[in-house]
Amino acid sequence: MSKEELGLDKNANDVALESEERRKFFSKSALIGAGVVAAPMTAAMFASTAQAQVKSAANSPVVHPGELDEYYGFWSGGHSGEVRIMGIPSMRELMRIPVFNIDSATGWGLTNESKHIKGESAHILAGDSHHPHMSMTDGSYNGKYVFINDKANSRVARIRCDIMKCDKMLTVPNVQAVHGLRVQKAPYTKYVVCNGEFEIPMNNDGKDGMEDVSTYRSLYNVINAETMEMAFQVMVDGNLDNTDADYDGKYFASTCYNSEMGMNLGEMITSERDHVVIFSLAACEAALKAGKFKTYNGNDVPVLDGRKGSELTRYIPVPKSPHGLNTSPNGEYFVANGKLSPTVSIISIKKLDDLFANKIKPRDTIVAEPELGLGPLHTAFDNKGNAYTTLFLDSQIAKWNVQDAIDAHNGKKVNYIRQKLDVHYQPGHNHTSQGETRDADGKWLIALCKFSKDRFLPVGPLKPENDQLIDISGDEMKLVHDGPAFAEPHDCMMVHRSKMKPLKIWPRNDPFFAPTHAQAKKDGVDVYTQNKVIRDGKKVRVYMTSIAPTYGMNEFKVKLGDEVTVIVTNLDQVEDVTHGFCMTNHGVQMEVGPQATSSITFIANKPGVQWYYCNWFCHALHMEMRGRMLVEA
Ligand code: K7E
Ligand code: CUA
Repeated sequence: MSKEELGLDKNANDVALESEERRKFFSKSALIGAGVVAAPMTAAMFASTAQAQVKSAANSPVVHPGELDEYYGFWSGGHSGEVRIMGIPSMRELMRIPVFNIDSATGWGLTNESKHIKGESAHILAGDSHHPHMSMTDGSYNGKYVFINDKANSRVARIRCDIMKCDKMLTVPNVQAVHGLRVQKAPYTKYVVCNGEFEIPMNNDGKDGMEDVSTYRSLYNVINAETMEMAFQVMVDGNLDNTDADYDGKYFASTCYNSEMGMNLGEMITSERDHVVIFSLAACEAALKAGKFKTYNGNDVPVLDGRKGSELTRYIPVPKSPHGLNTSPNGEYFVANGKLSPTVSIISIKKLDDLFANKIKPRDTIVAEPELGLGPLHTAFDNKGNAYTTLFLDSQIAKWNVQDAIDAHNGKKVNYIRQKLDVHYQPGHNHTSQGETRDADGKWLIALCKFSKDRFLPVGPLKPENDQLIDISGDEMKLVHDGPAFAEPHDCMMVHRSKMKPLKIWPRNDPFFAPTHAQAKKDGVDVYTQNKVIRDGKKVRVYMTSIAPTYGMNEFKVKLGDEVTVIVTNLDQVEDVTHGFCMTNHGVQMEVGPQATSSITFIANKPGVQWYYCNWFCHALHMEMRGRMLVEA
């Protein structure tokens, strides 16, 4: 993004003027009272916030037409299987990134390029995405990748943030249902970590062990972020839920519910305590190096033994079925959210060295267990030492002060609860702007509410969820926007736009379509200059170019029953001129971005004239952008 677009091109004078305007506005709003609707901030005003040095400023969610948002939000699409890009604070949906689903607009799941990326799971057309998290360098977002899990099919995918497309997908072996996912925060994201949730027999081959529940295990999964291959797995006691990392590159932590290893609800919630598992990365890497691992199910992924008593892990008992696990941005604490307990457990990360050295007991790492309300699920943080915890059952966000909670735990008479704000309704995750990085800035909080009930016009029995935007820049949380959302934004993250550098036009040699270009080379076709039909037995490859408003080929001939691959290369170099290719009556549709190559394969199973057309609006003569496939009987 250019300086201009970011509003950074203003000279000092402009900034000073705007600051002056802002001061006037703030004093005025102070007079009217706290509940006023704030005047819109321009992009330049956002950029000049530091210079303006106005502290108790109310944020404004208003982003005027033509103005840009300050943050990119990455939203999980839950059981829609996709990821969405939101503009924050406007809450405008900017883009959808199909990942585990199929998508007829872009051809994701239909094109050869996307099938190649989906690999062995290309035949799976559904997914359940939960936790989108961006790669980091030294505890700050680096704008490179967003990782996302598929609980439904035990997969992890990576989105490349320059093109905003999924570029890698991995099915995690030896586990069922990959749930919590986070990244190593420091020194850089070498590993993506995620939890295997449902416990299964280690060799799950249906031969034996199915009846004996005591043999079931769940694994912690460590993935190499750059290659997107499994690095190793760690076997644990109990099953795992959510996870997060410290800011030193030493420890990961996961919550565990069902330490009982129950197979039904009653059995799963009998214990008063479950636990948080702490993983020592150094100990795991040393065990790996020393060859202290086993393999299962006929694959070669090393599985380390991190069950109770192991040197790789420590188990910290916490009250009942904890769910979210969140690291405070100052790197001091892991917070485990109680779910069935009205408390959260604050674990001191500083004390973990002593815990691993067996100098202290597991419970000695707990520095406070503040009571917040009913159903605490997830916690987010600002840059002023406050935490924000969703209370699912109370339909509230509890704002509380971390140090005060610790002081209260140590006997001091202090009220650590700052405010409780009603949200609508039943929030799962919440997220603060950059709050899972060192750059937590205390500006915005999102509450991802599972139910919207009466908040929107009724749209039938299936209702949207409600993503609520809350201003946390002042002393009080203020709800400023209701955002209906389709299934099911479990989690999100917000990154400042200064960290992002998306491309405007595809690089001609992009790895995304490298396999297609390699095939073209074998066929002796230069996809940028040639339009050509290559017959290879019953396989026909049709190479065509596109420049608005025409394809390089107005017609091509094949025989009934041929396997036809159409490869379109978009020669337009104009930003935003995307073409498409759709073969009518064949379920064939795809996007071809500027300078990109896309390909799709189908059987020519209908004789006669079959029209193809461009399905992405590209030109005044877009309707005329079409041609004929002549299928000889
Ligand atoms: Cu709480 Cu999958 Cu993070 Cu849903 S998870 S809420
Ligand atoms: Cu090309 Cu529409």
